[in-house]
Amino acid sequence: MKTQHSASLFSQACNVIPGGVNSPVRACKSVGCDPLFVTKAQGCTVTDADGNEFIDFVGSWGPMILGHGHPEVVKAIQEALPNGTSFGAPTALEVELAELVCESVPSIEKVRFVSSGTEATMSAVRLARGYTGRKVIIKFDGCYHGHADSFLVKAGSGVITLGIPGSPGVPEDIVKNTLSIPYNNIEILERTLRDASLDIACVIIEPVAGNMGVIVPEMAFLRRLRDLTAELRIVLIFDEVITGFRLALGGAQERFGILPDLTCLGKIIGGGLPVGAYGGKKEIMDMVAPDGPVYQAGTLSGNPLAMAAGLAMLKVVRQPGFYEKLEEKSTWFAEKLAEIGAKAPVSTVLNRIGSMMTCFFTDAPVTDFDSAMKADTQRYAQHFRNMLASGIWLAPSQFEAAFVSAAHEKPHLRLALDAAEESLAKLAAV
Ligand code: KE4
Repeated sequence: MKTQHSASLFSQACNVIPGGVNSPVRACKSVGCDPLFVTKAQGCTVTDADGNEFIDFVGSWGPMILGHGHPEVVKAIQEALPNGTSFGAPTALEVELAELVCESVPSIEKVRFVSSGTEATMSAVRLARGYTGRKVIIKFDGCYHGHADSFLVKAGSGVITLGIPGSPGVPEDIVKNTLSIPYNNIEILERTLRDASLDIACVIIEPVAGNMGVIVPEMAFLRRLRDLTAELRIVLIFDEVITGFRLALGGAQERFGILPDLTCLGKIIGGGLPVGAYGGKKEIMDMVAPDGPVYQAGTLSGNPLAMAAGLAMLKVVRQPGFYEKLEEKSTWFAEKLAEIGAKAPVSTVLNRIGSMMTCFFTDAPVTDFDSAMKADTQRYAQHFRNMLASGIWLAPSQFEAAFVSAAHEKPHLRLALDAAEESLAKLAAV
């Protein structure tokens, strides 16, 4: 495969951008190769700077549930563009999208738009602290909520001691109020939330984990989390930046029938343009400035082009049968993938819900951070490179999700299945 243009772009990029990329995972460090630079994408395929075409299972890390360049999204942006790109003033577009979000997501009565998932989660946590007057936030090992300081704690620190910084530059006194505990562990959850010495404002969770690879919570765990936070009047925040409008129109909370107090959204609601959002009960959301005292602001929040793209995308996913069709296609694909895995000479475990999935190179169930960390990342890296050579673009990390979009048709999925079968056979030979 020719990669000269990507290679020269990468060396140019490294002179002026840290790591040559604008988000670390794109550097492909954990899969032992240099990043390919994309020039265009259409439907379920992306094309790189050397003209190589790939069937895309990254989907820009989740937003591209319709596939790339969906005509309705493109048209909406083209129609909005001549009116201007940003006003710093309210527009009808953001009201329409806010109404659609409130209609679609069961627990959201009011919503505030921001420009990224990180902004959404950091704002939701600030709001929960402002609303409760308490300080401590509980998160779960392996869940990622963006790069705000208070989320960057070492996994497992909460069970042993208070938060330990997970990155240089994050002061201890910021993360001492963050505890990270194991996902899917009811006993530790109960003990932590009932610890009277903790001044807990909120619990934030990915209702399906997507950042340690895909891990579906045990329903008893998620139900217990909801019941305990309700009993103890702790704000429950669902980080649905990935699962929102992915697992159902109303996200994981609709699919599981478990409603949080606040929800964070991103990715899909921007139609590929920068949008995040946080929303929930009116009583809590009315604490947000300018109505309430909890401050949050953003120059490009509610950007008209992004609102137009998000509106177009949501109008398509709201069409009858959209999720049923995506579910049928994804189920067929995952079942075939599991059959291939079962016959393969290397051990793999496939975790999947809806159109998001992860193939772990391991031989035991993956139910939390510790079991996910047992995966063979070197084997995954080799698999990634095998698949790329076969024209299949997977996430360049074992600990991410693969996404099926509405643009993936059976022939594309069959090509991916054939490539996977070939790769797994090759892996056994090394
Ligand atoms: P952004 O700030 O990247 O828009 O969103 C942060 C975020 C919040 N919550 C969840 C559950 C998320 O998955 C994310 C971001 N996801 C990663 C990949 N899983 C984005 C990819 C990247 O960092 O480049």
